[in-house]
Amino acid sequence: MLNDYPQVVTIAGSDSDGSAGMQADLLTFFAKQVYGATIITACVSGNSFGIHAGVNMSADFISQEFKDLANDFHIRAAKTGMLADADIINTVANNYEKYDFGPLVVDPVIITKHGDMLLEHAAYETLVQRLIPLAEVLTPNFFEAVKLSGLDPDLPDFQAQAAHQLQKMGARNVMVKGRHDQDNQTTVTDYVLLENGDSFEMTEPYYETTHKNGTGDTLSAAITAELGLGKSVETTIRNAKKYVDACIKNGINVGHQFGPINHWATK
Ligand code: PXL
Repeated sequence: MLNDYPQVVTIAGSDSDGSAGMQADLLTFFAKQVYGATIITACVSGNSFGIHAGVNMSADFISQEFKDLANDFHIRAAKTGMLADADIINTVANNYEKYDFGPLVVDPVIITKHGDMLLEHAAYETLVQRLIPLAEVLTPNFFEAVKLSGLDPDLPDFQAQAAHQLQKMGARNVMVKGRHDQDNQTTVTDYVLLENGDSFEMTEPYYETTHKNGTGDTLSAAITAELGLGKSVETTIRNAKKYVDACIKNGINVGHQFGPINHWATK
């Protein structure tokens, strides 16, 4: 067999309600017509009200997952999501350095929209030291950009400064998501800094909905899928943004509180 169908992998946590984590990643890979494999780092149990329990995978198990994929599949791009603690980050970084899984998209998952922590505080430094330098694309939301850059979020050009800071820390391309306009919450702006120093902003009207679980996972998965298809970083980011917006706007009625987005939206 040629083994030539585009294959990508998500290195992430499983979320039992299907709205986020590797479930959202796989739905995105499917929608983008790439084959999606999973390296599970942790499992959380939750629903649209929040996360109620979690279990981390062992370093040995995660290493075995890497090895099994590397021994058989031709992974062309990878992404990270929930990595839970410093041990898991080190395990993932060591294995990613060992095998050729193509460009890495790092979604520095720290906390859910419900406020549940998905990365222990003591692991921030490990994330900075080990994972950011491996990132072809880093996609922090506003909160994560504050935590990782250490900059003051009230700076008028916070997103640009944070993106430059995170690039200096080793990420080649940085997308700092989610600047909301202060006055009346009408727009949301993402700032993108590319490897060659070019930058651009993407501004969309703010869309009021309780169904936004998994938007960050979906965005980084869509970038990963298209990197696996060989598209340029700028194109993958612009297309991923459009895809996520469509998934949010064509919502789906699942769950009672903070529900999922709709991954098969195409408009
Ligand atoms: O959306 C962030 C996220 C990532 N990974 C897992 C999650 C969540 C949010 O709920 O559960 C496993």
